[in-house]
Amino acid sequence: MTAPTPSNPLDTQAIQALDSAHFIHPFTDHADLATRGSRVIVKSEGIYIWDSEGEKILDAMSGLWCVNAGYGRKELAQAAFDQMMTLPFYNSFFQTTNVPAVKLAAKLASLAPKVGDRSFQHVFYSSSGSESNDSNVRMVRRYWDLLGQPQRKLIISRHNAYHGSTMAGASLGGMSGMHAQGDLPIPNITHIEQPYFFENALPGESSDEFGLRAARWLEDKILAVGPDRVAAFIAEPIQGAGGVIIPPATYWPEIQRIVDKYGILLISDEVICAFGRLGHWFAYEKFGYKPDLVTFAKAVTSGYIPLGGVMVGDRVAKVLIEQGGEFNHGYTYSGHPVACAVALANLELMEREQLPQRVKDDIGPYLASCFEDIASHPLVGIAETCGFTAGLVLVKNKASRERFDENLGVGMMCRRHCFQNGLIMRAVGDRMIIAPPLTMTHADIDEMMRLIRLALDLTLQELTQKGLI
Ligand code: PXG
Repeated sequence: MTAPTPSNPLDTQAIQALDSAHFIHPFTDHADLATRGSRVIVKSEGIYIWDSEGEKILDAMSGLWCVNAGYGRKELAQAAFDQMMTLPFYNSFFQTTNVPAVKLAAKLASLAPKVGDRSFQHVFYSSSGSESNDSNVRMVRRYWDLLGQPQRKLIISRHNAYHGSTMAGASLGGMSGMHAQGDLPIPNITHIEQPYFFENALPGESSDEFGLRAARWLEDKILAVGPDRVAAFIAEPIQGAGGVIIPPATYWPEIQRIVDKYGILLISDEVICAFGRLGHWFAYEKFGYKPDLVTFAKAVTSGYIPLGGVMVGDRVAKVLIEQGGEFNHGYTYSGHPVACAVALANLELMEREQLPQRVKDDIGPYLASCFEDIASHPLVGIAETCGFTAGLVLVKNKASRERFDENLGVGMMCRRHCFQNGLIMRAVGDRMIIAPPLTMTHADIDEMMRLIRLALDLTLQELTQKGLI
């Protein structure tokens, strides 16, 4: 589709009317949207998307943390086309398999680094991050049942974590708004506080001290509920949807010590963090911990087609395979040949262009230096990056770090200024976050930073005019 021009108009209002009449969007106030009308996204290339009015927008969120390889990659479309013409679908339930699913599983196993005595030789497929976390719950419970410890049912997660939107995914997640609407969490899931230094550190506490204290909330919880009841701990390496919450350096090593001490399984939910986002194929390598299960989705295909799954570490795979018999769990689309073919093409592309390495050595450090500069902006309380994702907090008073009243919706105000000036940036409360495509050049990053600064200036101007600062 070509971008709409005055000679090639797209009837935005007609599409908006149909949208509002028929399409219930995820995480959206439908009545509110009907009054405003959706922004209709029609086209993409590189790091840009275009709307139906012809506006060009720099997508600093990679779709929704997915499009790591950037838009318009012909190899991925070609891989889908070729596979659809060869074998568009066949199931893998009844002792059948397909070539792309097999090749992808082997590829993923080769990309997942061995840490200590843990290696990953097996993959379980789904079509999304949420489904993958449901599969994790099933596998964890089956594992402990097979080991004769069926009382180990409890999975510990964290407040403000995001693990998906299915019943189990939303329960594992720590979003209170989601729990409130769904009678969640389901039984045997409990939460500890997140390691958010900016918000939860004590006065005078160092980042390292806070990291240890935050990790020990896990041990406190294990002891409170009884260690023999605990099956697993699940966490994102850094919390994405929660606002790019980057734990202190001491956090993960201490978590590892605790899960080892009590023998509980560790699930690393890398739906956002894997495939180059943090400068590695898998993020557990960056932080040096040893998960038993690793959730993936999104960027495994750069978002071009839905695919998710779980890297199943040897500890769990051995028990499930050698003692388990039939595992009564799976999805129609587990190992979908087209999705797997696109994933293979995507991983090959990322390897060829060394995208994880670029993040680690080049564009990640460059983004970090740009965020050091933006930290001096009068509205910014803290600005931090990890690999090729970043967050900054909007504050009322830079010196005292006083926050805005959350009812003011300052993050949404800033997001509006971003949108109006051709930039997609996410607001999580008053934390503004980005996760751009890993294909960005330094010039692209400069342009993104110019737009971020403009949005901050306009937000400051609006707050000043309204007497809110
Ligand atoms: N785990 C993590 C860590 C995620 O970030 C999921 C699981 C669920 O994946 P699916 O494919 O089922 O959506 C996610 C998804 C946001 C946002 O606003 C983030 C996600 C989804 C929707 C919105 O940042 N992450």
